[in-house]
Amino acid sequence: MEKTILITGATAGFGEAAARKFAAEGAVLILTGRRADRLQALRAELAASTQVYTLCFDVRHRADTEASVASLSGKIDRIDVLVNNAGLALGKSALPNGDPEDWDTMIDTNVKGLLYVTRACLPLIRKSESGHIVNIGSIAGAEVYPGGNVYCATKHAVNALSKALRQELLPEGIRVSQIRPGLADTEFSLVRYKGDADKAAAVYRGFEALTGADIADAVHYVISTPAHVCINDLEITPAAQANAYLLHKQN
Ligand code: NDP
Ligand code: 8X3
Repeated sequence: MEKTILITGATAGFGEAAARKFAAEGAVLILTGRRADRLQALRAELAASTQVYTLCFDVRHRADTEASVASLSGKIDRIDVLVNNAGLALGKSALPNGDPEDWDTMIDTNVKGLLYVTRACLPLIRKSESGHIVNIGSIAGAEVYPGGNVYCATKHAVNALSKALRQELLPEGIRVSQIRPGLADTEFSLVRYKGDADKAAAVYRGFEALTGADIADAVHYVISTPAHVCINDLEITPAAQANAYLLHKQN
């Protein structure tokens, strides 16, 4: 694969799995996240297969995001694929009991972060002959469930922004796709439950959840279609999950 691919949130879960998959194919990678130690370790591991750049920044901070992407100048002349993956849920309380700081973090990361990264990367995406933006939404971007409130709202926003970008970038030939996973066993629930490993593990007990590799496969498919094809929206759940609130557990 000859592509240059920037993946946000490559220090865990979907982003890390996608980095591994694309490195094996020889794509030039720009991997981002806040945890510098994980970025360094991943770069050390993947550099044997391909060229890897790492950018350590918080997508909530616009100036840092812009400066980090600008630091690619002289090293990278284009971005073929931007995978807007960084994101999180915090808490699962009904709205009246929710923590406004958690709301701010989710909105700032999942919505504003995606906007900041996209805006900062667009000049480099425009230099590609086959620019493609892949936003990682969620089944929570089309449905809501009790306790999902603000997280679901942020993923509804990702859905809206994906559609808006597809319309607005159409004349430039830049494709915009959205992948909307259901339950996937990553660090997502550990983050949502603020380090409570028992609570996080319980989410995935009694059925076979999606894995990071499953979503990496989906990203790979979406960006490997011929240039005249755009996968607009791809919803993927475990076979045991019908929608955001119907899950068939064995115990
Ligand atoms: P993980 O927690 O395993 O990974 C999340 C990644 O996002 C990490 O690399 C983390 O890096 C990064 N990240 C979080 N906040 C920030 C920030 N402020 N700035 C920069 N990077 C950040 O979760 P997943 O891989 O499961 O989640 C990836 C995406 O998929 C998210 O958008 C999530 O909402 C979505 N999703 C997840 C599903 C699931 O069931 N797992 C289902 C549907 C969608 P670091 O902490 O180093 O900054
Ligand atoms: C993550 C999946 O169902 O926890 O987006 O919202 S869910």
